[in-house]
Amino acid sequence: MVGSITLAIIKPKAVELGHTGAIVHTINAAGFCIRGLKMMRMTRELAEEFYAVHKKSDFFNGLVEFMTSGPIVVVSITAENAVVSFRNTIGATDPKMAASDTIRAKFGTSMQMNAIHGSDSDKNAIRETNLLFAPEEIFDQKRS
Ligand code: IDP
Ligand code: MG
Repeated sequence: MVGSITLAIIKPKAVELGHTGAIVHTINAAGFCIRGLKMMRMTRELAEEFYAVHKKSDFFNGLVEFMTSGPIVVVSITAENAVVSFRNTIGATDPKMAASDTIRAKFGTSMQMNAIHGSDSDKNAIRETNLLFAPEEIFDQKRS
């Protein structure tokens, strides 16, 4: 593995709108290596655990509803300084506030449906990756 890891989730609305390919392309084009990728649907239990830090927020129930409403694409990625670098690539939480060349600005449709998730710390990147991927679904490769 080169550098550190982070976890991306292409959220249900972006998958439904057909943006999966463009977003995966953007991830690669921005210099990240993909070490795991799959389509899945979160159960309520998994979504509640994934977003446990937001349990007391007024947007928590809506967020869990939304994240379980359809298939998502989860991507485990690696890069130098992966967490910070990927947060810069996705942009601010609110797509309207995100810089114009970011994934959320291009593909997000609302604060809730902001196209993509990115881990906010190395610790959470590991926790989230372990929640969504089994060890045999991860493929670390040497860069050629
Ligand atoms: P982040 O995804 O940029 O780290 P967080 O504050 O961790 O933002 O919130 C997690 C997710 O919850 C956001 O990506 C978004 O989908 C949703 N969310 C955050 N704030 C709001 C809000 O005020 N209204 C509706 N949904 C929200
Ligand atoms: Mg967050």
